[in-house]
Amino acid sequence: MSKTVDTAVVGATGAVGEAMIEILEERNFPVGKLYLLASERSEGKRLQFRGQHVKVERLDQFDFNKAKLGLFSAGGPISEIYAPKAGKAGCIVVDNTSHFRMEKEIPLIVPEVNPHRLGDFRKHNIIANPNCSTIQMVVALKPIHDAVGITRINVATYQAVSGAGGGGVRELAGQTTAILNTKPVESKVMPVQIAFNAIPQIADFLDNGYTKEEMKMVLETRKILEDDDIQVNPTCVRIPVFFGHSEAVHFETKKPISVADTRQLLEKAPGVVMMEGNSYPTPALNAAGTDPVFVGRLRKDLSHPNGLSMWVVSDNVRKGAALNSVQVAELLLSEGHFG
Ligand code: NAP
Ligand code: 3JN
Repeated sequence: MSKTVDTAVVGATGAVGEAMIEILEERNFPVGKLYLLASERSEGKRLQFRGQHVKVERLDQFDFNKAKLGLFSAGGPISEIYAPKAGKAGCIVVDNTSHFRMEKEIPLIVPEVNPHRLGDFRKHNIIANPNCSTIQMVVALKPIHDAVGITRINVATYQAVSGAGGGGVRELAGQTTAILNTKPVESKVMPVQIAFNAIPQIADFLDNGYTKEEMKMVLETRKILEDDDIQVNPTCVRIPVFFGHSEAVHFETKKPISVADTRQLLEKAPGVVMMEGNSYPTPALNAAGTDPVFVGRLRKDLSHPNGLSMWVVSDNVRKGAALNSVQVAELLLSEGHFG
């Protein structure tokens, strides 16, 4: 019999957790026993996996000795407590929260970009999954960075409400219905009304005037590309789209590179779908429910001799979170880390 991996999904009832369960099944990951974990609010709820109903259990009562793999997406404070416990019990954790991302001894992995750092997980049995906005950007920039060196990135994001979880999705749907029915609008998840709007704030502001989401893009990009000299200047914007983050990425390179050569690099890049000519991807029509990082509108930046611009779109819940985690688990499996 081929080897199976007993797997715990922490935050199984959330937007990311549900996508993890779906993707484990879709990609035929060899899950042995599946444990679905959430808070006491969801205890006893049933979710489908491979045609069977699996009961949701309480995280705070779970014994991690029972699982070899833990896919965590229940928020930073939960990971802070339970990921080290799981790791010590011999369960390898792939953590979707920001809690461990910038820790030196914990690898921050995008399988298409820096799989060579995976082995660094051994000290704590924890691997961090980057922020969704960072993941799609570095997948597209990696081959260019390897070829000619990227010195500076100026990026504006257009982020879907699903990035704020199930609550974000419900808020956009509810506000849209309310406005179309001339009813008052309530904002609980987003800082202001998101329906028919654009909000240049994702997460809290920091002292430097950037938001936490923006600074994640700066710091995580440097760690993943292993280059602390890369300058990153992000503006993160929430827009009324359900699934799929978009990014206008403007970057400058050390050595000049033509649009044709950049296109060739992107056509060969793992995980990337390069759109032809002037065609472009959109979140609803290309990204939602799919796996690739789509790139379009590649062009020379006419304001800078070594500048290029492109439009990068991907499903934030899949490649930005759940899919990336499952790909990390596949890498662990292929490298024999589950014993
Ligand atoms: P969500 O839809 O709000 O789901 C939250 C999940 O966490 C639910 O399953 C919830 O269970 C569980 N949870 C909350 N408090 C808990 C507790 N005390 N004990 C056990 N489980 C608890 O949110 P989401 O979009 O799935 O995101 C969840 C987290 O994943 C985020 O906070 C973030 O850290 C991370 N995330 C990362 C990315 C990325 O860019 N890589 C993207 C999105 C999210 P109940 O149903 O029992 O409440
Ligand atoms: O808003 C988005 O589009 C992505 C949000 C991600 C997120 C939301 C709440 C907490 C994170 C994250 O993954 O960086 C976190 C967090 O873990 O800090």
